[in-house]
Amino acid sequence: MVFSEKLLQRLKDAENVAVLTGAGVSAESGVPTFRDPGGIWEKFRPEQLANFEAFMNDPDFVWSWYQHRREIMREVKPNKGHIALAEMEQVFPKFGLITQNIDNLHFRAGSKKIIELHGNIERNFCMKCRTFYEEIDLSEKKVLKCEKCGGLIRPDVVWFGEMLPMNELRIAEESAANADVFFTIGTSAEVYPAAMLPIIAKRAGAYVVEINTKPTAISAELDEILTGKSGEILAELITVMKSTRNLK
Ligand code: BV8
Ligand code: ZN
Repeated sequence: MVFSEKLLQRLKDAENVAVLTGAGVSAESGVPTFRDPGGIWEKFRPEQLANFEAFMNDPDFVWSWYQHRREIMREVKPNKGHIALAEMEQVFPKFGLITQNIDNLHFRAGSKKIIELHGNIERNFCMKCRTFYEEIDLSEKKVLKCEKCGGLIRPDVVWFGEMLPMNELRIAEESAANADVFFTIGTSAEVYPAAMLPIIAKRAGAYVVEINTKPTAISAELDEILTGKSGEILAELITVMKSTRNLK
């Protein structure tokens, strides 16, 4: 892939780089995305599953869907895109990895500075006493009750209509506002407030680059569109980044 002279120059001079990832980054690991054909939502709509009412309405149904997704996450592994993003932390003095994904693959790829906007499917908590439960038996298809207080245990993810974790959102907005170069990778940019981050970066003067297999809701606003699979593009990009900054 040919990267523009402008991007190469920006990457050479950049002090601060930020990245927003979505489900497309995990697609090459075999994790279904949300809105692509065959994606998770194709069978269900968000309002049916990823929201509080749906869970209270039928806890076992929603819980079993998360158990099914955990099974997928346990079978897959980070792809070369996740690995390139983990390496990117060492290339720039300031680097922020902001993810909408709950699949834990950035952590497993070795990224250290991860801002999880929508939570993490590997974490669960009791809705009554907020005791956290990390080790979940995947064979439990029925919703679990808290050992301490009998409350319902839910995944530690942000459902539609729920607020994002304030601290993570604040850090993400600051990271976007201070970035010299901002990458939005593998996200349809349809879910808010995460989809605002590339726009915040753009308005603050960052060079904003989109990596996606197809155009998104915000492509027209951005500086550079790299069309293709994020794993492949990121594997090339990290090599270019290192050479423009004379790193091995
Ligand atoms: C909130 C966790 C308010 C759970 C998720 C109307 C207008 C604006 C906003 C709204 C509105 N109506 C409602 C809202 C708010 C709503 C929202 O944005 N809805 C959208 C759908 C319109 N947002 C919320 O509810 C948020 N909360 O607003 O609270 C509030 C305020 C005060 C007080 C109380 C409340 C909460 C949003 C978080 C929801 N949780 N997930 C779970 O996962 O089970 S969202 C879910 O979508 C995932 O987190 C996912 O990451 C996220 C975004 O999807 P993407 O990651 O972009 O995935 P998608 O499939 O869409 O796209 C994949 C992309 O990858 C595609 O572009 C594809 O082309 C590309 N691709 C595929 N393969 C590859 C690839 N690219 C590169 N390489 C490849 N190989
Ligand atoms: Zn409890």
